[in-house]
Amino acid sequence: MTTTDIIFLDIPAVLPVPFSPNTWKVRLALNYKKLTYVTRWVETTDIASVCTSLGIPPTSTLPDGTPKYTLPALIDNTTSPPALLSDSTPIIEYLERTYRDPDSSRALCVPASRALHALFEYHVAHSITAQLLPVMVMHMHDKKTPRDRVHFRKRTEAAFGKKLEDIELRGKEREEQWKKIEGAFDLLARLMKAGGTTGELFTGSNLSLADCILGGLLLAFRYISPDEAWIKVSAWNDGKWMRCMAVLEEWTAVV
Ligand SMILES: N[C@@H](CCC(=O)N[C@@H](CS)C(=O)NCC(=O)O)C(=O)O
Repeated sequence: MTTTDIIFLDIPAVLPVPFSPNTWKVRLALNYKKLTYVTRWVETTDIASVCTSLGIPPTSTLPDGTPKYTLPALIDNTTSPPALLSDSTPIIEYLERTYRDPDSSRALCVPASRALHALFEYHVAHSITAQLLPVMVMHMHDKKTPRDRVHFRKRTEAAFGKKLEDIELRGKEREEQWKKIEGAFDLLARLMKAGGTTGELFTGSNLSLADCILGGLLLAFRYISPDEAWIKVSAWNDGKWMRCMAVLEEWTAVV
């Protein structure tokens, strides 16, 4: 395999590392599987035009009926025709099918776990990810490239009908929102403990799709909001999420 066989499309930040939870989720999987790949950096502003020109499919439909393009996306040139993929979970399932580890205990997502993983993903999306904007919106804005900041402000303000600064909660309301998010992490920590999982990951010492989903989110906290979100999350559940991050570190190279 040469370095251009797998092209991974990710979103740049003003940091030396990316900060999207969804792209981190796939990057963790690529690194865990020790696949050789190159990153093509695409600003959010350009996702639709770049994906359209490359033939990468949209991941959903916008309210006005037009296709919505998102990253991560991946091009695998080792097949003929090349595989053109979008949507983080289907990308990871593709990598798992195509680059199967001979050691079955290292599987990220066996087909039989698909429904359980979908349920896990649904829970995380609703109880954590959907709760983040009111406490992260300005941190997110500030970590974007100057061009993407303009794009993000325009779209988010149009969707919410208010200024970004007014979406951000303050004072008591902000603390209540963080309490809600903490409750969702408490539940995960409690279930992991009750399940008797040894180590910090969901299924032991090997990575699973659930770890990629949660790990992407933890990395996003760490890079988007190191002074607030990451400080809070690392203190929750007796430091469980900081220890989890220390384990994930092995698969966080950005190439
Ligand atoms: N279902 C998609 C969602 C990906 C997604 O929402 N990506 C965001 C970045 S975290 C994105 O590309 N947004 C582009 C936009 O909103 O225009 C996945 O899991 O890959």
